[in-house]
Amino acid sequence: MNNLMTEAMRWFGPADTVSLGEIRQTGATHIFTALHEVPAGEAWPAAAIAERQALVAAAGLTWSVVESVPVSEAIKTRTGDFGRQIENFCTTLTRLGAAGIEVVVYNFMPVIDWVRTDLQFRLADGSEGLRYDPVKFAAFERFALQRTGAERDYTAEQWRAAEACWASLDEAARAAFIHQTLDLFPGVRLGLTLADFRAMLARYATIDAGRLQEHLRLFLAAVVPAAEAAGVRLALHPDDPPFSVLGLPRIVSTEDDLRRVLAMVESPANGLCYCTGSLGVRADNDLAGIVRRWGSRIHAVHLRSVEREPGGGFFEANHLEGSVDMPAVVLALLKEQASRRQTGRVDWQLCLRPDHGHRLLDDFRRPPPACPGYSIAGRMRGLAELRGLQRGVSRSMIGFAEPRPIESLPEGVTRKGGT
Ligand code: DNO
Repeated sequence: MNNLMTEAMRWFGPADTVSLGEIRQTGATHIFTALHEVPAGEAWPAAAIAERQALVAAAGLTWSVVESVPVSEAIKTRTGDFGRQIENFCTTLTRLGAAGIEVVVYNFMPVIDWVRTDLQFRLADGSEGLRYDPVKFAAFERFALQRTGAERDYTAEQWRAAEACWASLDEAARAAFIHQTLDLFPGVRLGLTLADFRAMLARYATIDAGRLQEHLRLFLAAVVPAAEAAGVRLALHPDDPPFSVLGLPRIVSTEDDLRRVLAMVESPANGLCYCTGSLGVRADNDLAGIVRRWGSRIHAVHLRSVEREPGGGFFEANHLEGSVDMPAVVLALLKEQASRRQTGRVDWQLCLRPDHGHRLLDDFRRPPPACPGYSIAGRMRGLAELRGLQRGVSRSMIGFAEPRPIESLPEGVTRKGGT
């Protein structure tokens, strides 16, 4: 055991275009993955968990974090057979705990998980990253989805600019944009049409933020005891981006939200996935302060930066650039880990992964990644930079200038005061 956080990569399972062998060569030792083939709401079979775990182990890696066990729409809206689905979630936790996998990431974002408008945003160095442009999203809402009342969620300027933005896209570009918004992101890769999507949104017509918070509280009240019994720690992923989209309530965007969620069930098993790329979109989120105040409840770490743009948009910057002060974040995390160990939790070990990466170098010659943002060369750059950062920060916490005992002095040199 050393003072460093363990270093991991996300892997999307056997269908991922990046292999476990390749991940091993990035220097990662741990894996975040999930049984993506099991539909949301169903229990994960113990045999399938064991099989996936063995596959990861055979590559010399350890599956230490589940990302994610999805929370079904039935559970979030408390409709249909949500009770049975919550029981299934508990069963999955029990089985994961029995397999020795102790951290489970999940999210409580309604309908859609994360949202971007550009998947191939060209950066100055020729690499490509992901971007969110509120004007382009307004164009989608106004001209494709035609959501009633959407104009209330944008400034008059954004709403106006949306018209020019839509006009600048040809038919193919519009179709591609609609497809990527409905169908490409995790949680919504279901072959949805605009009509399906509208129906999914309609289920939230009577669910405001307060009601969704209550649904989360009831969910936690049911699953945290199961997690405790299984020796599993839950890690709630923040909203990405951390504000309301599509008129939907989003309840995990600010530090106040985190405080509220953690107080819903006071247990170490009710914890957080600390994602700097999500929380960092808001300038009013004090990232290092969140670690200092809530570190004991952080169980999984996603490190990524964003560059906040004037006008409310952002793009994903290199991991050590952009608006996120990554050295301050890493220092806060390493201090948190060290202080926990001093208070007796010698087993305390945070696990980080670089979240997303640019498409660069060989990424352009490879098949597209399993999910936008999950190219191998770009993430390897991110991991390599974060590894260097955490080693440097950790070493400076201990001190570089450790006195070395002088065993013998060069010929002719005498110790001061010696004979
Ligand atoms: C995006 C990811 C999210 C995350 C889920 C966790 O790259 O960070 O999709 O996995 O929100 O449930």
